[in-house]
Amino acid sequence: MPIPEVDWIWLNGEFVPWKEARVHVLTHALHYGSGVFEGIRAYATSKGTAVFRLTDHLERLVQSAKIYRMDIPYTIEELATATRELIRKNGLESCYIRPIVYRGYGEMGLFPLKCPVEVAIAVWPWGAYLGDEGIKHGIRAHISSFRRIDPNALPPAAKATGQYINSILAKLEAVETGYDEAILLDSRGFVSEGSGENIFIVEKGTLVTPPIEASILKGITRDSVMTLARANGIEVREENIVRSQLYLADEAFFTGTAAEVVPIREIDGRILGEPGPVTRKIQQLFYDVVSGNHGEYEAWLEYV
Ligand code: PY5
Repeated sequence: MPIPEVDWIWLNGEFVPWKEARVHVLTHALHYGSGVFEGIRAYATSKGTAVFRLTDHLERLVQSAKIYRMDIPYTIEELATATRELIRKNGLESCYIRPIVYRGYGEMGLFPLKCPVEVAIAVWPWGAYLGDEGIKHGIRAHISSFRRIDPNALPPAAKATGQYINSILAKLEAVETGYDEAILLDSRGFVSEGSGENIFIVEKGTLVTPPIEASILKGITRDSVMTLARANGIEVREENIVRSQLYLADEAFFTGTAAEVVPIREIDGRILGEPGPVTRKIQQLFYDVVSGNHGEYEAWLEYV
């Protein structure tokens, strides 16, 4: 899907026309992946556009930056205000939001602290990342031959640009072998996550998802799903998952900001089938909450 162009991008404190939001080819982050970013969504609700868990996403951005010793020259409040203004200025009812903090042009060595820390926020309309059909009927996934990055090589807790090279290898392999998405195992061989999504399986009505130690990003959609499940009487366990549990699961689904809640209908040729009742229930709860039809979770909606 090509990125649909909108009018404005926020770059280092200013709104600049979309086409002028450029960087130099010797930008540090382009060479070494020294950037951190977020993926956020804003949804149309009856009370206007609402950004889903904006503050939580920006807090994770600050945490990612801390791991890589980047001091963001704006507060969370300033970034939140800029995000709201940007959505309004571009006249968008719903959109994907991509803040990025990166080491800019300055020096080319690996010691990064002399390179400036630059900040940009872009917004654009982005439909279902794994397709509308995927959300309705589920997608086909396989277990990648690429292992998920190890916490002592590249901390998966940081959403750093460079670590997505690992995700790209897995995604390429999945798509080129005829699947929609990859499931990566961690360096120990336990299930970790998708190339850009967390994973859940359903075993006898209980949700099971890999723990932090399985090299996952602590997804905000994952957290929302766990909260919604527990509030609706569905048990959730965070525990290590082995390959055969994927094959024998009653149901499975991915969660993520871009992907949202996507059922998995096949893993390595083992058929899980059409989305099951627990997945359907979680999808319904999630879409109700983001579109403002579930009063209890108003605090997660930050209106534009
Ligand atoms: N795991 C990885 C590796 C991710 O990149 C993402 C989000 C998630 C899990 C889910 O986290 P959350 O629920 O907080 O979004 N991926 C980005 C997204 O915007 C980029 C995807 C292309 O969904």
